[in-house]
Amino acid sequence: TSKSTLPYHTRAASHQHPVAQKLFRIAEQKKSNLVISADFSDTDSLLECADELGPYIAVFKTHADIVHDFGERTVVGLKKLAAKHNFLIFEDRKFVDIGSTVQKQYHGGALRISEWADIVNVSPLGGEGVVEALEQVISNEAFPYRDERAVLLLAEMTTAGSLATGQYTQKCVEIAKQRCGAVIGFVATEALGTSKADPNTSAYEDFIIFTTGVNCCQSGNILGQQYQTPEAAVKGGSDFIIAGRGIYTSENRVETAKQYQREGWNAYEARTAL
Ligand code: 5IU
Repeated sequence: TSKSTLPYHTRAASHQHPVAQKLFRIAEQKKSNLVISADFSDTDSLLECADELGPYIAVFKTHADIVHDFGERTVVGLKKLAAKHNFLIFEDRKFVDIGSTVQKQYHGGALRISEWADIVNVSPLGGEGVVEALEQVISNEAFPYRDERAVLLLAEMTTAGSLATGQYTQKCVEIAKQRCGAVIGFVATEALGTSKADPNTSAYEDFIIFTTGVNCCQSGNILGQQYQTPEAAVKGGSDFIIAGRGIYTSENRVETAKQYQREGWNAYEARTAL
């Protein structure tokens, strides 16, 4: 069996990481593998979107550095809405510096990311030290959100001419295997990592795949973004589909979000029924 064919509740029960367990349970409870990419430039729009679409999503993805008035109100608002609607928050910060700098960007700083983002992502372009740096912060005894924070590796990108391919992508998989205390999966367009139980530990290696570039009715735009439908993404190995403009620029974003949710969930059910 491949992990892609296992239902979320089975994966929740067997996963070693508490954030992955929580994510799978939310997906199952809400029947949603939808992530909204909320690229808004002010706090009011961001929070309004989270409140409106919250019931239909598993994860709310942010770019905090886009929000011109980001501050206490943003942090408190996001956390409150995450609790109200039962979703996780994913800050798509794409950490890519040296480990020591990334620790400061993650914990503290202007955006206080570690205080409110359940999930962040990192690119090990400069080697695995940066992943170790985040794991150090997350698993520190004194860190107040220990066991409530996790990391995705940026293994692939959806843009035309992406350099995140081949050897780089494979190296991400190797690093993830070494850093299971922090890493729960990848931002990628296909299932990555082995899907068999480890013969030594018999633990099921289960990396969760988050896929961007999801849009029901567009195939691309002028800045290189390349889209696929929710169904195609899930068929291709995606566990959580991420959609932004396809939803929030539509005429009725609630109805559109419901449609993406339904499509993503139907594709998941079809895949796990195999
Ligand atoms: N995003 C991508 N492609 C990637 C990665 C991240 O589009 O490979 I990694 C982000 C950028 C944006 C969102 O925040 O996902 C996609 O938004 P649209 O659905 O509006 O294109």
